[in-house]
Amino acid sequence: MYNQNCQHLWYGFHAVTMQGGHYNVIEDAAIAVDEGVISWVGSFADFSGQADQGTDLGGGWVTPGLIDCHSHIVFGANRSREFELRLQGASYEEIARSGGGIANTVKSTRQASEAELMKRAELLLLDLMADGVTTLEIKSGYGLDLENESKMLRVARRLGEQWPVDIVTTCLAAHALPPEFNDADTYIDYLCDTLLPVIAEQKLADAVDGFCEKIAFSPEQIKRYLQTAAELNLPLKLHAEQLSALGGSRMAAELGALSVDHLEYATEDDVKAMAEHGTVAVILPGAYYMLKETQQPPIVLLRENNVPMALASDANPGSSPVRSLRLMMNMACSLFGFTPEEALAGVTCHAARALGLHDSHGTLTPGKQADFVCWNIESPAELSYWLGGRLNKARVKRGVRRDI
Ligand code: DI6
Ligand code: FE
Repeated sequence: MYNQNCQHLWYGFHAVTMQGGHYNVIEDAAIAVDEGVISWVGSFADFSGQADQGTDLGGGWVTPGLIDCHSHIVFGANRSREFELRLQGASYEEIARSGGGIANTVKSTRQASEAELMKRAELLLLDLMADGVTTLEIKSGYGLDLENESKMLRVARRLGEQWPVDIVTTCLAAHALPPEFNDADTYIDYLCDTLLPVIAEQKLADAVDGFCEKIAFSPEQIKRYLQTAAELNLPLKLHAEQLSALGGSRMAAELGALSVDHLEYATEDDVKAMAEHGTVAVILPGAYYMLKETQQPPIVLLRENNVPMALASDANPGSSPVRSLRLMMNMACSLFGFTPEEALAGVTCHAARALGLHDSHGTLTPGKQADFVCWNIESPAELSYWLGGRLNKARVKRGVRRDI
């Protein structure tokens, strides 16, 4: 029984709280909200207080608002031309080495104004939000100098001010070598001595990320960059083991990274290090699928070692032009053997942890922000089952209904 009064009582649905990474089904549920925060969740029959306002959502299932913990939605132009080249047999690495790929997007992003970047990013943001996303991480990484990385991060921050979504910004300046540098060590020096301190000082980024790969930066270079970020009190993340096994994920875990992302080539040692340091594994099926990768991330090992597995869109113009996080849930199940329950945990509570937001986001529990979505479905597995379509019937952000 709950006999406290509340500002707003939501009812007329079944709910999954996702606490501890499990559904924890509550049939005929109700959620009490005060000041945008959940004050109680339980069975409607157990509510005996007074509510200033009540909303009957009229059936369906409520989940925590979805959290997309890895995206690159701010960019100048799309790369559908490279998609055509890949369909004709060119590989992602070949395209990157011949001046396309990330370098291509750097060019268009540097040329674009903030207003133009904003307009383009909004199209992706609104699609993700319409599909249930209430919190989104956005990386820079297509500017590769102080002026343009700052520009990208400001656009990301502004998106969060203009739309009912929480935006977490990540500085990904160590994404690729910009054309004006011909030596990666010198560029890393610039990032450590100049760019990161300014980004930190201006509070433009909530975290720092890099790309540890043969076509990007070595584990030694990335370590120097991440250590500098840690000294500036910025949380760490890393793109690692996407195309080859370099041990970047282990190195980042040892530095206390919040998450390591991609992980197709991660080894058992990498997984053990993630488990030991509480680092989240972020799985990105969109890039795996688009690049026709055949090496699967070590899901069984991650599961056996109790490493929390988050799932994200990696939405970007090159390797993962994804506009639906729910589609990633399907791919994680169909391609990688996730259960639908693991897939939902991957876009709620584990995604919150990957962003360091687990105290305020990711589950339907008292004290957390009242971000939730009501879906027009008869069982939670349907979230991973349907490919595309409009499943959500109501979207609540900080206790206020904000349908998209
Ligand atoms: N891995 C990715 O999947 C994105 N960045 C990265 O390091 C791809 C970025 C792109 O191709 O534009
Ligand atoms: Fe990425």
